[in-house]
Parts: sequence; structure tokens; C-alpha cells
Amino acid sequence: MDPVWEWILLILFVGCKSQNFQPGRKTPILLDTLNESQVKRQLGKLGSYIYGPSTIYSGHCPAYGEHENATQRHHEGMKDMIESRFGWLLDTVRRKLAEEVSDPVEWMSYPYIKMHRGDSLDALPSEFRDLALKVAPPHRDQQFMSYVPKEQQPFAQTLTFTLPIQVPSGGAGLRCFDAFLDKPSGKLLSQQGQELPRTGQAYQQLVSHLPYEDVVYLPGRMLLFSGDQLHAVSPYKNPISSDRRIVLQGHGIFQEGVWKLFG
Ligand SMILES: O=C(O)CCC(=O)C(=O)O
Repeated sequence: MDPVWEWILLILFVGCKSQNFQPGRKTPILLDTLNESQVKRQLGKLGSYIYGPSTIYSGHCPAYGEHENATQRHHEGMKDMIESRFGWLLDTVRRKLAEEVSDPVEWMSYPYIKMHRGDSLDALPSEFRDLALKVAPPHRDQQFMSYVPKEQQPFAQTLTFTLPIQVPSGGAGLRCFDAFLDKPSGKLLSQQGQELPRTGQAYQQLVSHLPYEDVVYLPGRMLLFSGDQLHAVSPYKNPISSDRRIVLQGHGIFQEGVWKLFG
């Protein structure tokens, strides 16, 4: 057999057989992770976000160990603070995921904690405000690509998790579409296995008609799903100035018998 094929089959075998949890086409699994008082305690630690990027407390450290870059220095600089403030939270998330996937789980870098304040929309010209409230485009998560050589990417076993910590008064959620990218074949498939167009006008038409489910965010309830499923932030409804939308989000890749988590 051609050695390239032998290698591909080996990766397929190791990739598919060696872990218990197969994200595949799973729609979000809901994991009660923090109770009400734990959510409150974590909110107290987050502080009040006023100006700056919408993602803070972020590891944002792709290509860990590859080359010196700004995000890596950012991660190094924030590591101690994040651990001292959020060590318990990160460990709780890690343990909850480990329980669910029945495989070892460790942090490689940190997740991002995304914060939105309702009053950040207040003074916006209406065109921008409308833009901010428009339905987000569906996407799949590709952050794992920074961790895997190109030729192995089709076989990468990946997951995404999102832990809502605070939701706006009109609610929040994740819009999960009935479309999954099958990495090995590069095909976009429905839950029933029907092939869907991936590009061009046919794709644009498809996304406006695709069936979806809005999975409601509840503070403390984590979503675990395959980042290969097309998803988007559910529409932000009836915004008010005092709204806060705070979610912790990260990804995982299965390597050497361990789910390695990163942001
Ligand atoms: O609700 C959120 O902000 C997370 C959405 C999400 O999963 C994503 O943007 O990939």
C-alpha cells in the first residue's frame, strides 16, 4: 500500500478509535456546570467591563510554542492573573468536560470570556446599531487549524464549549443549524446525511432556508458541541442599556490521548 495511504489510515484509526467522545454531528449537549451562587461569585470576579476589546481575559494563544507573537506574549502576561482569578472556574469547566467525554482533559491555553454591554449600543448611529443587531452569519469553528498540520486537519477530532455566565434581559442563545462539515470528505451534510452546497450562490440560498434550533443560554449551563456544526450567535432581542452578555468559550482538540483545550 502507498505509504501516504498507510499514514492516512493510521491517523483515521487513531483519530476515530482512541477517544471515547466522538463529537461528529452531535448537536449541543447541555451540562449543568455552575449553580446560581457559583455564577454570582464568578460575576463578582469578572468586574465591570467598560472600554476595550469585546473579548478579554483571553488566552488567545494559537500556535502555542511555535513563534514569538503578540498573542503568545499576551497569554504569558495574563496567565498568572487568569489563574489566580479564574483557577477554580477553569478547573470546574475542565472537570465537567472530562466527566462528559470520559477522556483526560487539560488546558493548553485559556478560553476567551466575551463580554457585551447593552449601553455600548446606546450612542451608535442607527445604521451601526442595526448592523450590530443583525442575525450573525453561520460559521463553523476553525481555530483548531493553528494546532494541526494542514495534512492532518481533515482527521482532527475537535469540540467547542460555551458557558454562559450572564445573559441580556431579552435572552441569548446559540443558533444551531442542521448542517455539519464532515472534515474527512470536506462535505457539508445535514443530520440525515444529505449533501448540501458549500459555496457560492447555492450556499447563500441554503443558509437562508436551513432548519435551525435556537439553544437557549442559561447562566451556568454549558453547551458542548461539535464546532463542525454550522452555528451563530442567536439574534440579540430588545436590547436595553443595562444588558450584559458574558460567555466563556473555548475549543478542544484530541491529541496523544488527551483533549487539549484552548481559546
Ligand atoms: O454565544 C457566543 O458568543 C458564542 C458563539 C459561538 O459559538 C461562536 O461564535 O463560535
